[in-house]
Amino acid sequence: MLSVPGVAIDGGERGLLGLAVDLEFPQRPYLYLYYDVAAPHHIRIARYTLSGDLAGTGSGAVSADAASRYDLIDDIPDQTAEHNGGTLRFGIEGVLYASIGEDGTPCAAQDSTSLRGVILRLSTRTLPPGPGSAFRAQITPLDNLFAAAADSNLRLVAALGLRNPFRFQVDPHFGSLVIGDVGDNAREEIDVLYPPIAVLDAPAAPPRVEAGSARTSAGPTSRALPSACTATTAAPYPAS
Ligand SMILES: [Ca+2]
Repeated sequence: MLSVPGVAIDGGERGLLGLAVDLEFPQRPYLYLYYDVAAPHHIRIARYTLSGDLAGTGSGAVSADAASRYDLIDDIPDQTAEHNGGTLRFGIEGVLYASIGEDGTPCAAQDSTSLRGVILRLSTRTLPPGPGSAFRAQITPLDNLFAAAADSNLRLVAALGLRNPFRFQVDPHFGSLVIGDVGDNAREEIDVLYPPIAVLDAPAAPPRVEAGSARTSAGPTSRALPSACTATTAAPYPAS
């Protein structure tokens, strides 16, 4: 159906991690992919244009040319092979949600501008057809919580403070996101994000807190937290 060159498959949690079909398919014949790029390592969210039997009245065969790639975001950090998030799903309000891990860098989840440890909320409806790449303003929904922020990365953020929200699902009736945030050794965490937006974790709490309790393991020494983000407050989450 589609061969995507340059996908990183060199171990860890890298690879083709997520995909979504446009809500208005086949009128908008778009496939959205979330994957790690090999060289240099980073994460890309890109749109590809499908062609073929889009109406499904014949063989049903559809395909996409790699040359149709249109980049929504092509600079998400991927410095370590782990914690890459990787779910793409459309919300019932028509925006595209993407989950991004903290890239094995815990403090990054507290940096709202780093594109790590966040759920992004992206607009796709007004992007032009064909190949290309988007400016941040073209993919920023005007009703995002931080749409007026000075930082163009923060404008895309719907939730922050996450560790590795590897998978989430959208409630088809209420539109809420149920997010599985992968924990370390003792606990997993499930968060619920009510659209359009909310901040899940207070900046002082993550990523030392999982499921309302302090982490029981500091993790590998190489990922020890600097003193600036060693908060261990076991505060309950405001959203559930
Ligand atoms: Ca990574």
